[in-house]
Formats: sequence, C-alpha cells, structure tokens
Amino acid sequence: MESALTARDRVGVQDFVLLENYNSEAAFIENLRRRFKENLVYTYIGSVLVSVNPYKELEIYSKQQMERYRGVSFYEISPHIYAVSDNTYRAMRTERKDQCILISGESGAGKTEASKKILLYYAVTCPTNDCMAALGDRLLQSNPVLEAFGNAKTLRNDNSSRFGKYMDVQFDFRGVPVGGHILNYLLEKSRVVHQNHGERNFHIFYQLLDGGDEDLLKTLGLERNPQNYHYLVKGNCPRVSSISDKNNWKVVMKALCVIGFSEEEKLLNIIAGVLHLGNTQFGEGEEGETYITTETQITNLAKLLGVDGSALTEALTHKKLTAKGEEMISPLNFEQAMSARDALAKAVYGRTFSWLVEKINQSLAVKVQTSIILKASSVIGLLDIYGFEVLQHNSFEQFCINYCNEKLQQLFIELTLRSEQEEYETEGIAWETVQYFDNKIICDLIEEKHKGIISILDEECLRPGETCDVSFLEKLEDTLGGHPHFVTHKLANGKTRRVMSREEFRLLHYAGEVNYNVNGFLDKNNDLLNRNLKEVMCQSDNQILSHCFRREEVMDQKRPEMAATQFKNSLMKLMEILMSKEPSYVRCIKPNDAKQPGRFDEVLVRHQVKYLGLMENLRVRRAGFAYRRRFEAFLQRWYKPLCPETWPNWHGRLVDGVSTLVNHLGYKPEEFKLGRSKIFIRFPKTLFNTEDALEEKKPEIVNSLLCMCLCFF
Ligand code: AOV
Ligand code: MG
Repeated sequence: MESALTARDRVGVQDFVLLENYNSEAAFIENLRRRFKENLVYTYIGSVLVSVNPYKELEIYSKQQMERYRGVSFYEISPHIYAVSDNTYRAMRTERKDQCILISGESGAGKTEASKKILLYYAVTCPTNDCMAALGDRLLQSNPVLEAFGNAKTLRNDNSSRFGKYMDVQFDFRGVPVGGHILNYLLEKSRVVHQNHGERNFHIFYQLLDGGDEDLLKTLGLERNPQNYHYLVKGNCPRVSSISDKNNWKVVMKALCVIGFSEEEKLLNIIAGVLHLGNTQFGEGEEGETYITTETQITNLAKLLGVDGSALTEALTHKKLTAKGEEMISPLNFEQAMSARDALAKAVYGRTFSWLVEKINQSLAVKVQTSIILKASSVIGLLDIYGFEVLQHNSFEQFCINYCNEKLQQLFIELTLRSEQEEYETEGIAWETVQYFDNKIICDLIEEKHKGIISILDEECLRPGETCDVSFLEKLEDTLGGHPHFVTHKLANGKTRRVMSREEFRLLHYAGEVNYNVNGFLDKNNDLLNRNLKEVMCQSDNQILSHCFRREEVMDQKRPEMAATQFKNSLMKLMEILMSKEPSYVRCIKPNDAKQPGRFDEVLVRHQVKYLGLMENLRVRRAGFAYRRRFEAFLQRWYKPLCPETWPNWHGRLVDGVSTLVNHLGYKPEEFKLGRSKIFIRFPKTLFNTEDALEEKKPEIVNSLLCMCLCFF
C-alpha cells in the first residue's frame, strides 16, 4: 500500500479528474510538474489530452507502444497521444461519424509533433489493402515537404509552422485509409522578404543551398553561402544547431519522389528565382527614375522564372495604369520598385506553396476504383495551426495568427464548456453552472461586420484619398475606444502597465496582451501585385508559374477580397467543417521558453493552464457525466440484448426501457441520470468496463441470432 502511495506521490494522477483537490490550480500544476519530471508528458482531463513538450526524444513512440494502445480503452492504460488516435479511430468506426482532432497551444508547445504522431499511428496500425499500402507513405511524406516550404526557425520554435493546416484522412467502411486532403491557411509570406533578428526564412532555401549538389547549384546560378542572399540575411541566423539542412534536403527530395512528383526542376527554379529576385538591386537616376543595377542577375532570374528578361525589367521598374479606358505606363521610384520586387517574391512563393498543396492533394486523392467502397466511409480531420504568438514587434501576421487561435479557443468553449452545460439544462439534469471566460467578445472585436477590426481595415484600404496605417489606427480608436479588450496609447492615457508606442494598438487576447504595430497593415491587407508583373508571370514557360498566375486574373477588373477578409472567411468555413465532426482535443503546453528538456517554468505553465481554460474544463468534467446516449440509441445498440425484459423489443416508454436496462446492468442510482431524451452515466470507468463486457458478449449475441435464423428456416 505504502509503495503504491509513494508511486502516486511521485508520478501524480494520470487523469486530473482523480485529483483530490481538483479546484486548486496549484495542485493541477504540481501534478503536471511531477509527471513531467518523470517523463510522463501526457495527462487527461477526462477525454481531453494535456501534453507537455518534453523537448527531448522519449522512448514512447515505438511500434510496440502503438500495439499496446490498439483497441484498448482510454482508462486502462497510461495517457498517450496514441490513445487519442486509437479512440478517435474506433469512435469513427463504431459510431460511423466523422471525427476531428483539434490540437492547440502556443508556438513551440508541440502541436505539429503531435499531429505527426497521430498520422504515423494511423499509417502503421490501420488495416491496408494492396493498392492502399502506399497511401500511408504518401500521407506521411507530405509532412517533410510542407514543412520545408511552410515552416521556419523563429525565436519561439526552430520548426515553427508558418501556415495553418487542416488534413482530412479518409477511411473506407473497413477502416482502411484510402485518401487524404489538406486545406492550408494563410502562409506568412512576408517571411520570404524579411525576417526578424534571430529568425530564418523558410527551411527550403537553406536546404537547397546546403544539400543541393554542385551541378544543381551551378545550373541554378547559386552559391552555397546563404549570407550571399539578401532574403536570407535579415535575421542574421543562417544556421540552427538543432537543424541539419543537408539531411533534411535529402529527406525532402525523397518525399517528393514518394508523392510522385515530376516537377522538381521547375520548383527548384522558382526557389532559386526568389533568391535571385532578392539580390536584384535598383539605382536612382537624376530624374528620379529607377533602373536595375544587377543586369546579369536579371538575365539569370528571367531564365529561372521562364519569362522574358526585358519585360521583367520593365515590369519591375514601371507601373501600368488604366485611366479613362487608356493604358498608361508610369515609372516607379526607388521605394516603389523595391516593394514591387518584394511583392513579386511573396506572390511567387505564396502561390507556389498553394500549388504544392494542390499537387499533394492530387497524390492523396481517393482513386476512382475505390470510390464505390467509399460510400460508407468516414473521415478523421487533424488540425495543426500556428500557435498563439507574442513577439517584441507584432504585425499583421501575428494579428491573423492570434485571431485564428481565438477562433479555436471559441470552438473549444462552444463544444466543451457551453454546449456541455446547456445540454444538462435542456435535459433537465440538476447542475451548478461553472463560470468560464468566453472569448466571443474578442472574436467579435476582430471579425464583426462594420465594427470589427478587419472591417475597419478593409474600409481603410478601399477608402479613396490619402489613407495610411496611422489613419487606420485613428479609425480604430474612433470606433473601438471604450472596448474592454482594445487599448491604444491615446486611449490608455498613461494607464497601462506596459509602455505603448503611438503606432500600436493593444488587444487583450484570451491568452494575453499583444501590442500590434500598425506599420504595414494596409499594404499587407491589400496584398497587391502590379498588373504588369502579373502579365509577365502569366506568360511564364515554367508551368507551375503559368498555373499560378492566370490570364483571367489580369483581365478581371474586380478587386479580389483583402487578405484579412479572405482569412476570416476561410476560418469561418473551417469552423463549419469542425463543428460537423465529433471533436477530440489535445491541449499542448510549453514548459519553458528556452526550448530545453527538464525545465518546468511554473509561471509560464500556470499562464497557459489559465488561458487554455483547463481548470474550468476540469470542473465541468468533474461535475458532469462522461457518457451520454439518446434513449433509443442506448436501447438499440448492444445493451438491449443483455436484459431479458428489453430483448428482443421494448414496447413501453423509452425511458422505462432504459431504466429497466440500467437497473438490470447493476448501475447504482448515483452513477447515472435520466434526462428528457438521454441517459447520462457519470464515470467512464464503470461505463467502459460495461462496454468491454458487452463487447465480449457480442459473439454470443451474434451466435444466438444465427441460431434463431436457422431455426426459422
Ligand atoms: P508547435 O507546432 O506547437 O509550434 P512543434 O510541434 O513544432 O511546436 O514543437 C516544437 C519542438 O518541440 C519540436 O521541433 C521538437 O523539438 C519539440 N517537441 C515537441 N513535441 C515533442 C515530443 N512529443 N517529443 C519530443 N520533442 C518534442 V508553432 O508551429 O511555432 O505554433 O507555429
Ligand atoms: Mg507547428
């Protein structure tokens, strides 16, 4: 007994529900800390998995470990990301309902690693058939490719996702993975042309320079040293000790091969083209006109992008305007030319990234011959987005990233806190409401029509006359002054704790305060590329580029939606997708800011526990019922045959049938409650023991059914 107690003292409880002092935040953190010190990085709050980033390789992800979790109930084995993967898979199969796994947490907390482990679990443990055997490989290999092009070293994370990713894995009726589909969200394109100090551009550039062989670099006109490229020197961080660009290059090339990629050469031409574009320099003539000083660079660049050199030169230094139906060419000044060049680099890279996702989707698409068996298929969606981010200097990108995290938090609240409590109310189950912070007020502040920050930003971008980032800030102050989650220097009137500059606005996010500098907001939201640059690009004989820059776009006079609105709309769609599925949650926690193993910074962890709403989550869970089913479903499934009074059919009121059945199964009155249309059972342990017992009896039931059929005939 004593040794068991000691063990519990040492490793804590594996489900926070079992914490004696479950109302105490200190006890919660202490439990996390104890487990973390013992390398037990996973803990449940009921079915929600809390994961603390170990920042070191643990021996818990082997194939043998996967086997241990296969088909085993949540509560019979230590918490693990594989348990969530397996339970989600089984729920999809038995309930025949689409599932999704939502992984959240701040930058560097371990979301991407978690999503990769889930995918690996499915690739290894799910049944396959011959033609599908390669699909698992392709699913897995999509990761290194997308990470090479969409991830970068930031101050928070050496492999930070700079795009949002939602991946559907499609299964046929036998549970065989038969296809996949990826939706990507707002790549942080500005990184192509600028990086903060200590950060890098996207991995692929360094991989190519470090890993590409001599011949390849020669063909692309590149030198090995990243310091020679303007687009790679801004962060002054060409090498990262935790990253081997050379090895990763090999991994990416192999992955492209597995995916069935044949456009490698065209893709690398574009990547090299972006580097050359960054080295294109301008001079200023006496009349203020701009010219290109790096002539040879342009020749090489034009060749790589598959476009005409003089047309490109002209388009980089001039602007085409249409006034009163007439086309006019006007020269760009030095700054304008620099920003046209950068806009082209961002557009080329961003569109190539989207093309790459499209290409991967083609490779993962369900093949025609399997479409028949797909009729009864289901989906597991995996969401891995960029985590909440607070930097020294926060701009439009952080605004979008943090807005996305607000939306995810809102979904979590909707699905686990609000709807759970509302359900008890509707079902007439006695319930003491748990208070929680609802971040809807912040989502509204950002996205509300006409009054929200995005609407105001759009209006300012479209408003004729002189508009600028500062006029946007003034508009924000006029409209949002007085909002409890919005502050500026002027509004604060010296009352804020942290000093704010006159170019900033502060949002009090669910996860903390962030000061956003408005510089560049209008430009980034406009995301404009001069028309003549588009014209040049759509004539490219590099098929990737001619696919990315369509003639119709040049002809179309209508202004496309602004960047933030596009992002908002894509998030709305994403929320709809997620709401239509049964969610499972992985809540990732970052133990320290130094990216080091063994360090558990209590202040940092407490902050995350707070804003992730984990204490509220635990309180709702403790007070609630883990299992619920509609009366008919409960009677209909395996339960009915277990009780002679409800078998083969129950003719009375459903609630009486359910009552008879649970009594027969030996549930004590305090273990369950009957609502208006559903039965609620409190502790999963009881429930799952019962379900296992039921599963065991299943063959007997099938046998007796068979006997009945045989007798009949
Ligand atoms: P993120 O996805 O949550 O950040 P990652 O999943 O990229 O964070 O994790 C950051 C780093 O932490 C990884 O590169 C690993 O070094 C380490 N790590 C995370 N999880 C584990 C694990 N289970 N075992 C060992 N090491 C781990 V961001 O994409 O920046 O929001 O935008
Ligand atoms: Mg990530």
